[in-house]
Amino acid sequence: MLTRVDLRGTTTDPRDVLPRAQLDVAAAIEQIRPTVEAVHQHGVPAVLAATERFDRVRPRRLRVPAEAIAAAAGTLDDAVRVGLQTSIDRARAVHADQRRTDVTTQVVPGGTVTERWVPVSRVGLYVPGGLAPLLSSVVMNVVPAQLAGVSSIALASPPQRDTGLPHPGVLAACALLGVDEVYAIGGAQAIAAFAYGLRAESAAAAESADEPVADPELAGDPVGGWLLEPVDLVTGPGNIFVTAAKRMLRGVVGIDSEAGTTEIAVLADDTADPVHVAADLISQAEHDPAAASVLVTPSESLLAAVEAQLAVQVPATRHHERVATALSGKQSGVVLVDDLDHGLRVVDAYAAEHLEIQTADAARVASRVRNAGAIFVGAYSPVSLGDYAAGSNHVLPTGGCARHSSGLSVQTFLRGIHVVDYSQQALREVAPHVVALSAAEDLPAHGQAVTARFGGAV
Ligand code: HSO
Ligand code: ZN
Repeated sequence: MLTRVDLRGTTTDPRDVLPRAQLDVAAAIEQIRPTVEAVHQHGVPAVLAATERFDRVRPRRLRVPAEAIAAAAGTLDDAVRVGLQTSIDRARAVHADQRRTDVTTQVVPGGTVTERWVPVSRVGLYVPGGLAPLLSSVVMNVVPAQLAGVSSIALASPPQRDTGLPHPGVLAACALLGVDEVYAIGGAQAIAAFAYGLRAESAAAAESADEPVADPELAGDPVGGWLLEPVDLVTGPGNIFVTAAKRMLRGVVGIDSEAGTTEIAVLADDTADPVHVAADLISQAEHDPAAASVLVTPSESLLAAVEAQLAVQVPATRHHERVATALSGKQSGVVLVDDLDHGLRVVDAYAAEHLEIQTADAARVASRVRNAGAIFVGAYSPVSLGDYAAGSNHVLPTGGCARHSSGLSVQTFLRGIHVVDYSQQALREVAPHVVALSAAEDLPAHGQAVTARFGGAV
């Protein structure tokens, strides 16, 4: 089922041959551009048109009423509520330790630079609907934003066809986390609405007697004329169209790293249990027919055992069609390597969103990994633990972005502002250096801004 790439005995650069989805984000940008531009120009009517077209529903309200959020929390199954609370508690424990304290460096007597950590004021968190309602993604977006001290949190998730509301599990997770500004908007139109905002007056244009779209309260008293006030930063996972909208709108609005279609890589040797390895490859393939599951191993016998397990486990899994498509796609496969050192070079080149190390002395092997969104060590740390309840974040860089980016964290929602505070004496001492450097750059007015404070000379 898995495509084989045999790198044994070769010095081939793994980047050239690794299984990887060829996502054409540039082409997707061209597809979503009209939607994004229409939302920018026309606001609510454009969002509704896109929603009707892509989600096949026309929500009565874009802003989810408070009662609907509370009602969803009331219908939550007990086991799911306790699971969500566990997920929240553990994520809070880990993310609380990511908070930063301001640091002041005394550069010279009378001269200090303080790095002040300031949360982004307003964020838009995106939670996909798609093939699965990712209620756990609400936790992973909201917890770090709240711990960073973000004061204004808006969340968008696509409306369901029957209710015109986001999935009740998503709404219930919002209720548990105290998030009350929720929009029934998905896809590129959600990212555009976050970036440009939706003006209340645009809602009036879309309204008809039998289909009011603006929340009456909001329409009566919109914040500064906004039905949805623009945000400063958008975060969250999404499909290729969400990713495309984020890439297109970067700059208009802040964007986290690109968290696209799920990937798992497993580096395993003879000591790995093929039952576990197969189950883990299937677990992420379950997300999407385009999901990537990659096994990297020096062991032919493990490979054979994993393939035998896949033959048993895939047909038995609920979403077997989706899983089989993902596993047989060219984004998935097995890479045979000479040994674990070679395997480490391969997984570093791949820079997986999730990397499992199922080898002897797994912690030591894991410590040598340079590129991965998150690393899962040993037999008892499967990726799905991290998806829900390890305390780690599951919004992680995909498509090789782990080479340069991190997953969502408190840091994502903070900006470090340098506060420079020099005394007259401290400035006088450094003035000749500023003057020399400004002259070297042929920017003498820079130097003069300093010497002007000392009668034109230093
Ligand atoms: N594996 C996904 C997250 C997720 N899994 C949510 C299940 N629910 C991307 O890291
Ligand atoms: Zn998952």
